[in-house]
Amino acid sequence: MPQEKSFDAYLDELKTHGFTVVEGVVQSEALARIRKATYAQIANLDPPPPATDDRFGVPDGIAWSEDVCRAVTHPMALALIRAYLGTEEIHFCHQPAMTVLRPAKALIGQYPESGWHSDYPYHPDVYPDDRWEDEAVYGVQFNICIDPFRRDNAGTQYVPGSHANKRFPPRALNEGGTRMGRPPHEAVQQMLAPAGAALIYDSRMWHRASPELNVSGQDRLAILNAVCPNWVRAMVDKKPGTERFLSSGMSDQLPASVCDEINRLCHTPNQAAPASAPVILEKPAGPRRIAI
Ligand SMILES: O=C(O)CCC(=O)C(=O)O
Repeated sequence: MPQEKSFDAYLDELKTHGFTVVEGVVQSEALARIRKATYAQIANLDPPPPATDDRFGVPDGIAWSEDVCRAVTHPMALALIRAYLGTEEIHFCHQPAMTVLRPAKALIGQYPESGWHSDYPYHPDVYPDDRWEDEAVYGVQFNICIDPFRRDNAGTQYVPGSHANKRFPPRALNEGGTRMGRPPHEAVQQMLAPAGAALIYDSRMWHRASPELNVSGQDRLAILNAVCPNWVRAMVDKKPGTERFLSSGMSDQLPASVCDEINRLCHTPNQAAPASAPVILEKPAGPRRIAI
């Protein structure tokens, strides 16, 4: 059974540590359906994705899985994110992104360089500077574990409390591989959670995908969401995803509450920024891989 915690206890944890785990966001039958639907999509990917040692995205989850729609609109998780960001008016800065982290093969025993980052909009080419003085927070990452996140399947590495530094990770973190427990990575831990849980963390938190640590022999699936106040520019053009959602007919299958929330989070154009907002720069035009 998921651990019972009050809304206030989660919010308190998020405010104190910049990170909390909400268990039971997706139930086990729905997890099984999501995995099955994801593998059906993977079979159609062209070119086929790598079988080992990498992560890849499976697009358009909200167009092919009602369970994905329900997961990303989980009322308690969203209420928590709204409370932490201090606004009801939030949106996803890219369409919900199913990611598959393949098992390590060549990477086993290796320590690849780099990967340390903070999340959108706390990217150096987006925010005016790589130091962020504001008291307000403009981003929360909402990652839903379709498989458990464990030490042996690359639970996300992070530096606890690093969001409070209000700056992009220092270069030293990305020089040389990450050997947990050894400088400069002595404070690094992994985000661990059961399947169906949501990892909710302040986007300024320094973290890294660690494909070399997936020694489980199995894929690790998760749905990634970058959540911001709705005046923050999206990371990518969300319209093609919206069109595929609309043409899928998914909205006819969803309860009105889920459909309304999907519309607000995924399909509503950016709103005007308040006068007090920092400048969040326009991305250069052209296709780009989402750096998440
Ligand atoms: O897949 C992971 O473990 C890392 C995810 C990540 O880097 C992100 O959500 O920004």
